Amino acid sequence: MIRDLRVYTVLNSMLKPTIKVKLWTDDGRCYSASVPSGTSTGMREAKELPINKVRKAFNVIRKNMITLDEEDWVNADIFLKEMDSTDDFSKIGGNLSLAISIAFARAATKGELWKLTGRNLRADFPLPVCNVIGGGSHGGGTAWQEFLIIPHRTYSPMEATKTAIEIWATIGEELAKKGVLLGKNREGAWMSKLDEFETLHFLAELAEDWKFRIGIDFAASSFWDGKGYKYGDKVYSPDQHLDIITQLAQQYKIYYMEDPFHEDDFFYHSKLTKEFGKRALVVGDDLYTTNLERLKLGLKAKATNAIIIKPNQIGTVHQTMGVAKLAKANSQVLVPSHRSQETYDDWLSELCLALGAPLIKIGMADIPKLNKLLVLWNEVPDARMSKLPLSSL
Ligand code: 2PG
Ligand code: MG
Repeated sequence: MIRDLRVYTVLNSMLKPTIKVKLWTDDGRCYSASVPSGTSTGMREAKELPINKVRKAFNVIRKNMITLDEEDWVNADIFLKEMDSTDDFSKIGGNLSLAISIAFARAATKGELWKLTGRNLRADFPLPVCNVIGGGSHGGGTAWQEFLIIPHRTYSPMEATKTAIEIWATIGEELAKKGVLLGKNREGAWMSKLDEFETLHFLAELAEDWKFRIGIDFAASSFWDGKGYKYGDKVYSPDQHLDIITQLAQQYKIYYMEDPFHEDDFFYHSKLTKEFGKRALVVGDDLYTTNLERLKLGLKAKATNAIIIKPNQIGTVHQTMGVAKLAKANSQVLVPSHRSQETYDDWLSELCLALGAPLIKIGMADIPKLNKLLVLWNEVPDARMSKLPLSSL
């Protein structure tokens, strides 16, 4: 039974306030959760409310949560949704809702969140999708937001993590040698003077030696001006942008393309998926915002073959699970993802195991989440690394 819960203000990786919830059960145990924030947020994400508003909402929620059975996490999530009564958690805040929801789910699993779906006998560990060169609203020289690597020829979280770190460090050294290194951005990715095309060329050369797969999170809404896509000093029509991506994806064997078009454009996403869907992932992030109705539209349009899962885009674990379930049933690859303003909490890593996701999107600076995978690898019976999706095709 829930004995009490409290909310606290803590700081995220950008030193901005965010919230943490602590929850006590009547056996004396305590469970907690803190929540991240995005920078390049999708317009349909659950609303994040400021701390003063969160506190007001919390006082009402707290009274209703005390005495609930902690095993009943699904009903707690439904209750949070009903309490709010809006589509986007604009009354109580998606940040408050998710912090309570995760703390509750942790209580339901006695602190082993990865067991939430009952997958407690065998677990597939996700391959990391790591942001190594950045841009866009995260900081960096390109309009495209993230250049990503997937160290897919690795057979344990330790090997994957070490390989990713070595590649990331080498990239930093090589950029410095070229005299184009500008520093590190908020996700720990390198910032450089190279443009979009030069960055891709540079990464592709390294990929030959290191054998990693290349990905890009375009976050295309951020350089869409309503008519065209602006990068470099040009504006490209959607057709021209599609031609450029198609040509680059072929030339450099790009394996992962996230939000290549703006967040309302199912049509061009589906054109790209039609062309590459058997050999590369076309991934919806802002396109879906972990929202069931958006996913249904995307499935109808055959817009993607993969989906970013960010629980704070929707506000509860239960809704997140619903989206993941429908996505999986329709052969969409699940990619649970961190946000660009993170906390030290590591629930995302456990959620990957609970969902059976083959990939996790993560920043190089996100040591707690990487460490959680390293520890769980030794604790989970019959642990094994996921295979790179599509690699058998
Ligand atoms: C993204 C994320 C994480 P943000 O776009 O995928 O890298 O960024 O949290 O700023 O939305
Ligand atoms: Mg994204």
